[in-house]
Amino acid sequence: MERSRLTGLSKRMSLALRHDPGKFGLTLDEAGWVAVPAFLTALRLDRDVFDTIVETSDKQRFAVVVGPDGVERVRANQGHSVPVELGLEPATAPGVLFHGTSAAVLPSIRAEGLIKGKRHHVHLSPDRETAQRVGARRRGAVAILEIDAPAMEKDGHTFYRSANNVWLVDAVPPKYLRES
Ligand code: HQG
Repeated sequence: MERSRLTGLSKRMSLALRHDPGKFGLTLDEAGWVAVPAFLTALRLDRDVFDTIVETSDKQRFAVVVGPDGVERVRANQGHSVPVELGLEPATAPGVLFHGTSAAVLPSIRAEGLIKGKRHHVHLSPDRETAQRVGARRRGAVAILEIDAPAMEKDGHTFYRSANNVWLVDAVPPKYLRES
């Protein structure tokens, strides 16, 4: 199957697992999991296509596990807008973290810091290259921000790391941000 077709299907999977399971007649459990057989039926996906998307996702967006009942389940590793409790443990940031965004929103970010909007957390990248890729999803010039995560931790802010190495935090006030 062509790469672009797989990307389209991966986006549908993200839509179903992060934002709008009801559109596909699905219900996620409280931790965001749904049974794989029901998921395949709802999205009209072949098992081998599903496996390819899960395995080749550049960001490891999806997790598949076998539940206590022996049924396989799938969930998105991060990025939800529907209420789910991912059960992530607080983690200590490795040092400065990065955020890639559109240069056009810098005035607003300077004023109010990074805010999570519809998602559960602000998403931060462990390195500049990843932040560059995230920012390049937006129109126009990319701006890379450095976040002084160690200073935030010292001040009581809690960081989480998703299974696919996205760093998550409630908000980043302006004083911890540096434009680079
Ligand atoms: C911006 C992708 C104005 C923020 C990526 C971002 C990521 C503000 C946008 C994941 C602001 C939110 C998340 C403020 C933040 N004023 N704009 N005060 N504070 N923003 O998509 O971080 O491919 O919700 O800079 O790889 O871009 O979906 O967040 O531009 O990990 O798996 O508001 O999505 O992963 O946009 O991306 P998003 P994001 P997936």
